[in-house]
Amino acid sequence: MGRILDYILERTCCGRRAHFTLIDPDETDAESAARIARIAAGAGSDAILVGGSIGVSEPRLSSVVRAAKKASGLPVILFPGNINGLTPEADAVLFMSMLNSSDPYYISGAQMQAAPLIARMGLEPIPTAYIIVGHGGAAGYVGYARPIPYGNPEIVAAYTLSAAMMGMKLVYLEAGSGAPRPVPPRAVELSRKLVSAARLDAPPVLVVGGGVRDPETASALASAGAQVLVTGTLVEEEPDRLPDIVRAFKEGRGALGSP
Ligand code: 1GP
Repeated sequence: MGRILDYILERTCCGRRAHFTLIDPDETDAESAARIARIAAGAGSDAILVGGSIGVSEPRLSSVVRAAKKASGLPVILFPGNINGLTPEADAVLFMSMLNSSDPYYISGAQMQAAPLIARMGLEPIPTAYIIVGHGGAAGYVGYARPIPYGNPEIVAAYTLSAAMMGMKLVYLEAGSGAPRPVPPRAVELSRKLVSAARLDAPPVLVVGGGVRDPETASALASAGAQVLVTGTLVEEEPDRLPDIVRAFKEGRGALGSP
């Protein structure tokens, strides 16, 4: 098992929860990335994700990753929207398949093109199912997703279970960056229950992101069973609120333990 996956499993083991801060290199230069990464580390974030759907170039991506790593001392994990979202400067990459894309390129085509590059770069790939829910944001639009309606948590749960059965290490439920509504806690809760009931040997870590802006939502997602919360927009727009959100998510309302 890889070093960064081990770190994520350790941070989410035994009822603990983790927070990741997302930096979009399209909107952030190296200097701002350093500032955001420092704030994230101070707020109790456990890792920095770097990636986005548009405007990613390798030189800019590398400088953002380097700056974020140096300023925070946290692991930096790539969150690629396409094969241009890779750099050997990072510690690992979410090797994502967008399970509910209608375009095979985003399910397995980009992965085929990226795999040899990732091996050559020596990056740790973390097998991740990416599931677009509700609004979907730029990620959903660019990835030709068929977003799961907010009112259909049973479909989210069925996708999550299918990802678990495929052996994915992480399942990322995504409402889209800046989404007007986050992934519904009910969808997280049902996903968690369905995976628990299947009694798999190594259930995936449940990651949730998109549109989370207040401690109440963070806490509700924690109680529903989310193990990692990703926020991005918040730290750019209202950095002072980040510590409360991280705390609310990590404390939640009762630890649920691993499924
Ligand atoms: C997007 O889930 C992340 O991929 C974070 O979303 O920018 O809305 O926090 P926000």
